[in-house]
Amino acid sequence: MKKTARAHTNIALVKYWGKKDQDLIIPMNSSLSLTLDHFYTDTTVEFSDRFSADTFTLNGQAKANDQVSAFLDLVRQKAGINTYAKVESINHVPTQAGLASSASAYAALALAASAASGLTLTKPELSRLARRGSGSACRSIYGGFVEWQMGHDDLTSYAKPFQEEVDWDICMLAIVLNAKQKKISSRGGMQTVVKTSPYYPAWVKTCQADIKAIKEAILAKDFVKLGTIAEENAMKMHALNLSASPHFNYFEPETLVAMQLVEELRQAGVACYYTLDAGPNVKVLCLKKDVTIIKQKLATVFEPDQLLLATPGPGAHLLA
Ligand code: 2P0
Repeated sequence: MKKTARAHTNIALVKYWGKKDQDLIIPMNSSLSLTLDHFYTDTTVEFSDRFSADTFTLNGQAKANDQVSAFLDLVRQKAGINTYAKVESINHVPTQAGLASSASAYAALALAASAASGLTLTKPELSRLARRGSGSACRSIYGGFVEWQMGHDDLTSYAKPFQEEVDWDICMLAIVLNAKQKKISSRGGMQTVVKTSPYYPAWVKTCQADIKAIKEAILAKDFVKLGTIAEENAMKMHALNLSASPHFNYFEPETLVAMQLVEELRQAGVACYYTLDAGPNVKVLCLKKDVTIIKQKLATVFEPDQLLLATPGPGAHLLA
């Protein structure tokens, strides 16, 4: 009744931003992501009669575990067991990097907990389970380019691999700007947007077109098209936040500096594009051959240890 799983984080190129069901985490639009090699979570789950409560440690420190316990309840219910669990997670995602650690966290927990409970889930079932922990986690079940098909209920909303083996040299350079806690949680922010942004219907409609176009770009290995769609999609998401009531944003002054540097590189002929999530850090999509020149440019403003490089990574898997 003890298993360890590893799951990598993912970065959405067409973003998930809004739910039609808060409890089941059914999104308003489909999304498409790239799983990354460098950033991952290892989680060990043990169910045992010896335990008198669920316990959870993150990087060796005991944590409040309401959300984790609620998630374990889902697993216990499916497996027909009622024993408590010990959950130990080690995060290899720099916590300050603004790289969604909830995605790798819940994907690893879903796999370790389901396996430790004796369940044998198919990948779609595992993706659906991970989704209940955190929406973006359903995509981290797979490696490479992954689509979360929104579906319309618990059975139909899960991720599917679009291109698991990425055989071109696409990569992502994360610029770590800020270690502060984010001002507005993803969960709260996206809900405010769904309720109040006058542009929300346009977001849902254009995301459908963005998914279709970015899949074509991936298949054609058309990096310029892929980067353009990803950057525009990210800016549309942030425009929703600016148009909500009350309005909010995730930008820091340095966010805009980083975006401008990427635009200057592009004007100089280097193909690179930015994307931003629910935080101030900027992630630069580029090709491996351009990493050196991009780093040189960014190093005029940022320190070398603020620049973290990642390439496509694998899906969630059991380690022991
Ligand atoms: C994404 N983000 O597609 C989007 C883009 C952030 C910006 O998914 O409420 O932690 O747990 O389902 O998955 C972050 O939100 O939110 C996220 P919940 P989650 O990656």
